[in-house]
Amino acid sequence: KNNLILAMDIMELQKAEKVCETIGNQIDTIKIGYPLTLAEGIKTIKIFKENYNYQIICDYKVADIPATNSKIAEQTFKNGADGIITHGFVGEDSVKACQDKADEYNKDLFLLTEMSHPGAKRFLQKDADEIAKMGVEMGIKNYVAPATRINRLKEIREIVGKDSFIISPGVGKQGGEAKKTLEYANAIIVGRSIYESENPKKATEDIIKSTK
Ligand code: BMP
Repeated sequence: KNNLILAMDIMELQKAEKVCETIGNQIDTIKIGYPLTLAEGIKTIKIFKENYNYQIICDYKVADIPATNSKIAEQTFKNGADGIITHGFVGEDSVKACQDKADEYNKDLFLLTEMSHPGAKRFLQKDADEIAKMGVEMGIKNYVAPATRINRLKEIREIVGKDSFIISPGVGKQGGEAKKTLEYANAIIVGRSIYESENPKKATEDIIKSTK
């Protein structure tokens, strides 16, 4: 529908549903992470799918040994997720465990190459190109790369190629700009700028407008 994914990091289901009711069908994909899942349970995936017909990307930043990654991915897909985000720094075998589960359920795997916050520069950024290259070697098609450092996003795009799908967090509150980000990413992920806004519907409209 459009290239905006809402990061639903609200810790009360009722409030989260209220945001969905206000923004309605302006979006078709949301990202659910630990804040909402730990607060309200994994059932939230099905609630958003059934009540709002959204596609759900689960952001559990999976980063464990292969056997455990496989179990986490299994539970995530079993509970209705359409996609899962996994960390790349844990290495090929761990990522492969998630990839195999995604294939088994015919769902999407998103490989996180590098994070958007300032602290990521010290460790994660050093390996990000290698993580992206590993993803390409593994045949991974979907990536997460930062909107806060456009030069890095551009470099990741160059590595993963034009046919890969990049989703990019860090627009708005973290300082990234929607339109610039979409020069290199296929979709932006926005959380607080929408759900913390007085008027989430207008905030969503404004972001969509700003991308045009
Ligand atoms: P916000 O727009 O409120 O900054 O939210 C961004 C979302 O993307 C949050 O859910 C955050 O956990 C996630 N995220 C991020 O900000 N940077 C990354 O590198 C990876 C993420 O998943």
